[in-house]
Amino acid sequence: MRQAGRYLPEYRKVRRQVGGFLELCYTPDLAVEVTLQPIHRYGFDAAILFSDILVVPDALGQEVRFAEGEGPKLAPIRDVAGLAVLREEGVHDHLAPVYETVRRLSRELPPEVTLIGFAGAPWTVATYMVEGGSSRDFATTRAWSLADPEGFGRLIEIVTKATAAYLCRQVEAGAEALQLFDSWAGILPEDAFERWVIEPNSQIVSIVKQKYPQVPVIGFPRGAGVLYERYIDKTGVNAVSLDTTVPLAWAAERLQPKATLQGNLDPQVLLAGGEALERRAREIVTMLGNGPFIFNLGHGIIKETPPEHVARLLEVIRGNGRG
Ligand code: 1CP
Repeated sequence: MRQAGRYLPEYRKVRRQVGGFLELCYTPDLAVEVTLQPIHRYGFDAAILFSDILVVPDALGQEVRFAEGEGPKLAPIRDVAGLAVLREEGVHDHLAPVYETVRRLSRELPPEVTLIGFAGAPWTVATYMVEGGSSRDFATTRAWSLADPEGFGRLIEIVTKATAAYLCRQVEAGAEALQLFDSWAGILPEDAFERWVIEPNSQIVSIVKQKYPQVPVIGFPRGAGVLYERYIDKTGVNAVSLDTTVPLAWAAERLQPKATLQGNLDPQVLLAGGEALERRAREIVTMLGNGPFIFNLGHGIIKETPPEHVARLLEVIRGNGRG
């Protein structure tokens, strides 16, 4: 999940030095600095590359901007004809600064800190491309995918191909593990989940694994519920990141024998802090700590989170917390 960002004063300071958010993602000096900030402050075991899932549509030629305080805005692609704006050739030149950031990070990070590269999964990225930004109900994306599955499938195919190549390049630049964020997987019914989540995630995992079988891939089909199990069985990911709603006992019994689990502290609980935070953090470690497990949040950190709550959380899960 997000490590850097607006909850850290040192991030806000760097953020003020650039015009747009994408400029921060494409300026290796600053992207390296921002990636390292939470590592220096807290000593996490892994660092996640500072970038965004929407650099892929940007690199494909869609207009993407981050309006201050409003989130991402894209020039929406609503039908097959709209795909004409996408250009697959120049993608990696456009993303070269991200690869440079990864290269520098792999040199600068201590060897014991794992560098995680990432991308958005095709369904989630496509929702932003079609809706033109964040959405409540994804009505346009769902309508297109139902009315013209082949045409919408073409968009998914373009994003799948670009994303797989993007992740391979991150590995070549020094990423040691990869995470695929399918943040809106959970809104899809079973058949659509198979087609728009499981299929493209499987394709990406298989392309990456063909070239780099040793690189672990973490999937995050947020909101998948019981379909987490099928997602593990069919995609070939090594690990899944659990969202905040996944019951721990079920995950330990059904998922952990098949995959490493990551998660799933509720960011609201981290924001609240105090006893509730300590209790829940211990509960997660007790329930999932007997198998392969990476402690993490169940979704991105909330920007009002006091940085001291993160420090306290680390004390608790590393066993230095009282009680
Ligand atoms: O400074 C700012 O105002 C920008 C806030 C911000 C940050 C810090 C955005 C805008 N993106 C990021 C970085 C980011 N995004 C990282 C880098 C790691 C780190 O911060 O340490 C990662 C992994 C992401 C992933 C991401 N971006 C996802 C998937 C994970 C999730 O949260 O579900 C998604 C959906 C996005 C899209 C996005 N980027 C930014 C915003 C405001 C949004 C939209 C969120 C929404 O639709 O609710």
